[in-house]
Amino acid sequence: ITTLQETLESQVAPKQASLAKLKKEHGSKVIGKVTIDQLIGGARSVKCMLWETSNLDPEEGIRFRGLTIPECQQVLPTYSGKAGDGEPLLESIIWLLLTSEVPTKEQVDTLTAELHKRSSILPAHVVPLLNSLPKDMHPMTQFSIGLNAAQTASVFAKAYGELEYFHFLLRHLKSMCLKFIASNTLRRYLPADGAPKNEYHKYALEDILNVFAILPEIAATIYRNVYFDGVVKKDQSLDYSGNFCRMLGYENPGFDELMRLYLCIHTDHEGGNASAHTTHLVGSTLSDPYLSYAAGLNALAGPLHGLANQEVLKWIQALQTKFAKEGKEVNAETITEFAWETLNAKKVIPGYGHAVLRKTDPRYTCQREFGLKHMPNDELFKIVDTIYQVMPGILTEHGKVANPYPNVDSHSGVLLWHYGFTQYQYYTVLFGLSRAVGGLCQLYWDRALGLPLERPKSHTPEWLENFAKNN
Ligand code: FAM
Repeated sequence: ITTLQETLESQVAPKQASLAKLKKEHGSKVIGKVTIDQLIGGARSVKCMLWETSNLDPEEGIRFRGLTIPECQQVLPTYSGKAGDGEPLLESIIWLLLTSEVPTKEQVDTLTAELHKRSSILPAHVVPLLNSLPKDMHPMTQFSIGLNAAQTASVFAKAYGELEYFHFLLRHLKSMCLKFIASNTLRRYLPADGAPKNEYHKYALEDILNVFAILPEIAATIYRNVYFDGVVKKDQSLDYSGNFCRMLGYENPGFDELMRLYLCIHTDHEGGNASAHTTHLVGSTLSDPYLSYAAGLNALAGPLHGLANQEVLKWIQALQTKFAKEGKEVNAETITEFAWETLNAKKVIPGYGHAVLRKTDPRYTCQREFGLKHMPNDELFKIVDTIYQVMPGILTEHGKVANPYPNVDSHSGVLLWHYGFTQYQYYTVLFGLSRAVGGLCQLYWDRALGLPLERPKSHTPEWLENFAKNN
């Protein structure tokens, strides 16, 4: 079997070469223009990032390394081992996003085993730190603290720091002779042995796999602490998602399948979304993968981004409470009434709209299909379906939104709820566990391709006014 590391190592040099060729031969070609609207309006559609792992089409939705979600469901290895028989394993998406290759079940199994093994790297101070946090601190804040605290295990930071120290010492030694002796002595004790910039990706990969491996325990500890007894039990005979479900305290194989689907579809959504972009930006300073993704988690914690999944559940509950009090049924008519109340109060309908998508999110559609297959008569599932029937019309009539259709967050909560996972304040942590995969697989390529510090140009309002006057 070819391992993940061997597969990647064989890809790095050719990719470096083809990027260098592209830059050399076509570097000066113009691929877009930027209007003042775009500069003020959150850089929508401005083409300014390289992103390997996925691409988002406004009409069609996401493709992971060229594959749509239904295609991934057809070709990627599942728990039973047969592609198409159940949901893809998260490990197979990790493999696909990192290498752009569809792995065999044997390859996926080696990755599962490797991640289980690496999970023991979680530093001993992290769980006690999480245990000390107040129960009413938002789970996303705790998740970010946990990952930041685990950064003491960063191989990348250590290698980089030691290299820096090595060069610092050499710089400050005056005589050539002493420099020569010190250099040879120090090299013996330094793991990186003066590794050049084009080796950073090797240390980054170590950290990235370690982060994937430790995140479930950080996430499960938070869940068990905030809502239960703080006890986290593992079952490493299972895959990554199945083991994570046991850690959370769930034993239902149906829930394991939902978790596999959930973790796969939230991984990546090209580069411009706030969590992925933040990870990429922070990583471009050569901050290590732990710190880079912790920053990504903080972006995900915003209500316009990942927190929308908890907001959807809150919105549905507020709707149910209101109409229960009034003795009315929740149906298309009452949902419409409640939606207009929300819009007239100048609030957003959570789970609807998107900065890029202009059609129903395929991540919504595949969750709907999961619901139709596994819980067609669930009360909340039916409410979400009724919302889907009326909301695009309401938002179109409202006239402001560019996309009146549902996004991924509109559906994820009700599926979790069906299996008894009702603690919606925690839902974004699941998103965060998954988004680590997209953000960090790309971060591997950022370092392998030697991408530089990201530093776009900003302008003052005065500059813009002047520019507008003269153009
Ligand atoms: N309900 C009410 N108003 C909305 C709306 C919604 N669902 N979506 C957009 N609008 C408003 C928006 O606030 C803006 O109003 P102003 O002109 O007053 O500022 C106007 O419509 C035009 O916005 P847009 O161009 O359609 O959307 P943006 O690209 O600016 O923003 C979102 C995209 C996702 C932030 C926005 O649609 C939104 O706030 N949706 C609700 C929150 C949500 O579901 N977020 C999750 C997105 C998800 F996919 C993810 O990141 N996980």
